[in-house]
Amino acid sequence: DPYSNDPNRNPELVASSKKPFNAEPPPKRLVENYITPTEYFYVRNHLPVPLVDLKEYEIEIEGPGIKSKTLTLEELKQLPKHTITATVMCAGNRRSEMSEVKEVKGLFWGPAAIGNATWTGAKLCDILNSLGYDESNKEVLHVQFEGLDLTPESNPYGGSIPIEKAVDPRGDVILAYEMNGQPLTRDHGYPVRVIAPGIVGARCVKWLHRIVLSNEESPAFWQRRDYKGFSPNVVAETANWEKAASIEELPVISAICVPSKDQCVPVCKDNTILVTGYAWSGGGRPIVRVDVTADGGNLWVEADLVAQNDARPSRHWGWTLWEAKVPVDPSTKKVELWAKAVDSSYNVQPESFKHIWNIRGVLNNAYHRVTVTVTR
Ligand code: MTE
Ligand code: MO
Repeated sequence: DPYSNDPNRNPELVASSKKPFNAEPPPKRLVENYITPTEYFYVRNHLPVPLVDLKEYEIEIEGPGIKSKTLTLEELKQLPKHTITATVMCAGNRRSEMSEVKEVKGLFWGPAAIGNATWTGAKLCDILNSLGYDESNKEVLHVQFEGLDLTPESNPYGGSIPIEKAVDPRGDVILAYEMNGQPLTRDHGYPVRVIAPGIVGARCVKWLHRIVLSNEESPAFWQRRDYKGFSPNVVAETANWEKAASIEELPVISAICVPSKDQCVPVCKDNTILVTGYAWSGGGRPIVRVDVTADGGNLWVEADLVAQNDARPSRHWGWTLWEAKVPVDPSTKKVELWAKAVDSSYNVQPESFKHIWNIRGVLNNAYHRVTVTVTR
């Protein structure tokens, strides 16, 4: 069993697949702290978790116009240390809702394939600059990453990001060796992973083994044949994978975490119910507003943004937690709550899944809708 060396996990995580291990916390855990505790951070593994021997661990770096280098963990730790707060989200977060429109291919994620942590490591731009990377080198368009986890055919997990993001000192791409102030856990990439903040989780390669500068995106399956969006009528037979853009920066999203689906909720004396959740956008765009309704949008209540950090727009990598007291009709028992977020570019979530449906069930950012029973 290639999975026999996988680590132990928090039994509270709800698994959508055990081998490979994929699991998310109960949504209420996400709104208890601004920083998601590591034991409640979702896990998305495509392959068995590699066993890493620190004595042999190295990161190979190569590409046109730079000195090749094998970097040890000790060398990485000697570079200037940089800590960021960043949300990491799987492109499949909330897929189960899209699959209600029509079946999609992929794991059945609820709204908690997302987490917000602090990440500490060395900046990728510092490393590439020290190896002689020069902007005038037009051969370099992408930075490819490979992990130590292998497919049965011995192909490593991989992904890439555009060179502009990688070398932008304000892009904050780091090779992280700590999560929430502790060494990375095995599930989250021990000893080193990429954190490309504002970009889809799939490019934040764990168990990092190799970095290659190239004129092409990563050749890995997950870059070329997965993690791409398509028009709603495109089916497996008609999908043009070469033409479709790879998902990099993620769009604006939000979710209601408390109450959760089908829960019984007590109504306050003033005929309101308390609703809390998260909102986030890719590309470093902060959340500027979250709107919540309990009556199909006749009355939208503006949520209080209760936890957000003070990072500057364009470098706002962390999520926003919000809460709203939403009026409910005194005569109704079942209420459908909706939430939608707005980011600093005034991007807003689409109203329904119908017109954003896609074969892979990615980019599931329609209004979040949760039906609850109210009790008085
Ligand atoms: N890196 C490697 N080496 N192997 C993987 O399977 N999964 C990716 C990414 N990095 C993956 C990986 C995906 S799809 C996501 S969403 C994030 O890691 C999940 O990170 P987490 O498990 O720390 O939450
Ligand atoms: Mo993912």
